[in-house]
Amino acid sequence: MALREIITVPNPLLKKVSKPVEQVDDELRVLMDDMLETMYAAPGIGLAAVQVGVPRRVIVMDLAREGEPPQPRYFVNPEITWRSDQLAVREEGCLSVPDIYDEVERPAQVGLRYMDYHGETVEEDAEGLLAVCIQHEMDHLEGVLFIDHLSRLNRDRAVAKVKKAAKDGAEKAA
Ligand code: K1U
Ligand code: ZN
Repeated sequence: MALREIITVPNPLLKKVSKPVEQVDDELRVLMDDMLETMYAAPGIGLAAVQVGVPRRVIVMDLAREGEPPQPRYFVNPEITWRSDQLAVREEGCLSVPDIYDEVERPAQVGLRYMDYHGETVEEDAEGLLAVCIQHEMDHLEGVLFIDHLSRLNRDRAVAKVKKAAKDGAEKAA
């Protein structure tokens, strides 16, 4: 397994629509293993392949609480099959928009269809943090970031803050 670099705003790749995966094979499993290791190291609870520069429809996630055994999850070519009318507001963060957190409103429950690590098709209903995280990650597959759900002012502020932090970091390292 290997750590991959997580790209951050304003990298234009984050605005790209990711392409479907044709087959779940060993090459894809290497990508998913690397993504999971990269997500744990960040640390984060979810990661889309495009965030490591690979615009394919692949997501990894682990929503285990502290002290619980790891619960790695893999979503290949995920689809949302239904959305609840009921909405829920929750604070979100993003490894591609470091150190910015804000509230986003989304459907509280969704239905999912995806392929797992072994290429098996799975259908399940999601609510709570799983529903939030999968919708956040599936937005990445469409080139949408959680800050795109915020007001223009808050989005521009967030991008400016990330750019400044990257500039300050580069100057410190030089
Ligand atoms: O960048 C990403 O897509 C990952 C993101 C997932 C996410 C978080 C919160 C709401 C929706 C989606 C993160 O993992 S941000 C980091 C984070 O939430 C976290 C980090 C360490 C411990 C617990 C949470
Ligand atoms: Zn994100």
